[in-house]
Amino acid sequence: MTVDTIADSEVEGDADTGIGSRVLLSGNEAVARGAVEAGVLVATGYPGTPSTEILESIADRDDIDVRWATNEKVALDVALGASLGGVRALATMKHVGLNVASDTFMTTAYTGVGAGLVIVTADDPGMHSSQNEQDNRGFARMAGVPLLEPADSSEAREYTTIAFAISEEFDTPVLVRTTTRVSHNRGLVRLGPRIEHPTTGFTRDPRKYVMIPSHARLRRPEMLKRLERLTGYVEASPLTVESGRSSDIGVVTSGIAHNYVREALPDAKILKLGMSYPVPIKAIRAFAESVDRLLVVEELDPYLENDILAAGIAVEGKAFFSQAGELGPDAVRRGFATALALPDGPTIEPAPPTVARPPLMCPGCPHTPPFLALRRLGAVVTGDIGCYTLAALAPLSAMDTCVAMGSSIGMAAGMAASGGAQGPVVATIGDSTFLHGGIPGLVDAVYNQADITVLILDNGTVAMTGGQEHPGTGITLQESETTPVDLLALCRALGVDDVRVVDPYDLGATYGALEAAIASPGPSVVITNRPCVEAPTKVRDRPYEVIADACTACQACMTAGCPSIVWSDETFEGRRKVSIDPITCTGCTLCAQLCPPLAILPTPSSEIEVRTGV
Ligand SMILES: Cc1ncc(C[n+]2csc(CCOP(=O)(O)OP(=O)(O)O)c2C)c(N)n1
Repeated sequence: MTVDTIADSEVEGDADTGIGSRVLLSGNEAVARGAVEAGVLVATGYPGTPSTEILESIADRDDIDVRWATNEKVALDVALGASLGGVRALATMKHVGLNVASDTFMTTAYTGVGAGLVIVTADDPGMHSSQNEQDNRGFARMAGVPLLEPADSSEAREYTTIAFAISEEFDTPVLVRTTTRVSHNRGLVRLGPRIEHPTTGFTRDPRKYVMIPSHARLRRPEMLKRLERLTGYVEASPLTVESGRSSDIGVVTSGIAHNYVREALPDAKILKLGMSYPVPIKAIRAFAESVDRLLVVEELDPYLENDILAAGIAVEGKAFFSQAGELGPDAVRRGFATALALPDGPTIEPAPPTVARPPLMCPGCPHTPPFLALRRLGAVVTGDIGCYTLAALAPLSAMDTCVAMGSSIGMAAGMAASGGAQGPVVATIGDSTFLHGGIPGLVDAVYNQADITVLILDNGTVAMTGGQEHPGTGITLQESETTPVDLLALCRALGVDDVRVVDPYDLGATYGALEAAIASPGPSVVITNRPCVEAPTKVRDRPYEVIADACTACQACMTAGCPSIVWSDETFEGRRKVSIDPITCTGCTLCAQLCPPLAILPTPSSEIEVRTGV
């Protein structure tokens, strides 16, 4: 459901436009709605949980240019360019995306903006789907850029509109930080009208926009003066909200942590910082003087706590509320109990235990066979981020490193240079990740003649984040056709002489291609060419079945880790035989290729619709 269609289900407000209605939106949809109402004309970003749905929820609007960028830095560059061109612009990304965009981000604080520029960083405390849980409030401080932290969907809409206004009033980019619980929770949001902001056009001003040292030296003091003005603003801002009565305990908090505090200590005085950079120290000092004891509850770093302490205000925080991992109602209640701020101790019933479901490659995933081959080839595999990272887990156990998007190729080159690999060095990288951050690594490998093989797992989508388009697919986010990047031609153009394309469903051919590529000196590339089994619709062929009488229980098929292969009740010489779940089997044939007695065959007649398309 999109932000627009969801409004149809409402009872109040304008029947045609939904304006005035209260509708249930996720935090991501609410951010998007806020941007729509703020009159945004260019919205761009790179997919990444938990931020992805922001752009997807407004992709069908024909009055906004909504687009996926190749990576987060390009997204911010595009948004900045649009802003300087005079239109309000939005850039969205997950927290680690801001690392990629940080080069531009840090200097936008110097240039300032044209029309409003808002950057959304969706942080992921607890690392539900991320490689780290960095607290991006630190980026706001480092850059000198104002930071807003909504605590729910309603604020996500409201704060996004305010962020655009602040951006223009103070001539600064504004960072909006959500966290997974804000991004994905749903809450009621009152829809407002879209306010159009006619383009102001680009105004040439090289001293402001051309950051050569002599200009940048002039701009940094401007940035610092702006911070002073922003501090004045936040000290008196309606975004700094005091609530509660009891003065025994006072809690300073921001973002989702506020909701946990309110639940745990409904009567306590709370100072909620909607804008948490600059930190409103005067307001905090006045608040501290009105309570007997001051605590700070914040997710991840002691970001506020350190500032409050540095201002000479007594406060406690991380002694009771962990710096690692996500907070939640229970963790906050336990923290208050330990701080002796909750006399009755924790009252939340422990959640019932859930069944552990380790992530697995999908049945028929085209990423599986190449990793079987790499394991057999004894390769040291520097991996990257995507669905294929699951190859690191048993039973494939075929990936040795995974650090950041695009790191695999440079790390492979370094590993090869070290001479310590004890095996051929292979970098594995998905198509979207290659375009995002892998290309410079491959250029480097060619330039320095690294003796590595790069395996590009081209499944024609960004599978990990839910199947988005990217520059290699030939389709834009707003569903128009465009020129797809030809990976084969690109690798050749970069100077790789040995580039092979292989069908990963052909295990023998895949093994052969990797073996030959590894044997050729210098950098080589192997590209696999099967689409993701889930995109755009589930790719299915006839399911396979195990001929029980022919199965020798060798269990070779089990090494693929396919979830469709399950244990049978039958045994052979004391070992369990296997069977195949016909509902989930996609007919990829991998298990049949692994079966020494040829006991796995296509089902003779299948009632399952055959939709190969591959
Ligand atoms: C800097 C950064 N941006 C975004 C993400 C989120 N993310 C993880 S993997 C991935 C891309 C996966 O696509 P691809 O490389 O094509 O592999 P696939 O999942 O399709 O196998 C993205 C966008 C991230 N982890 N880090």
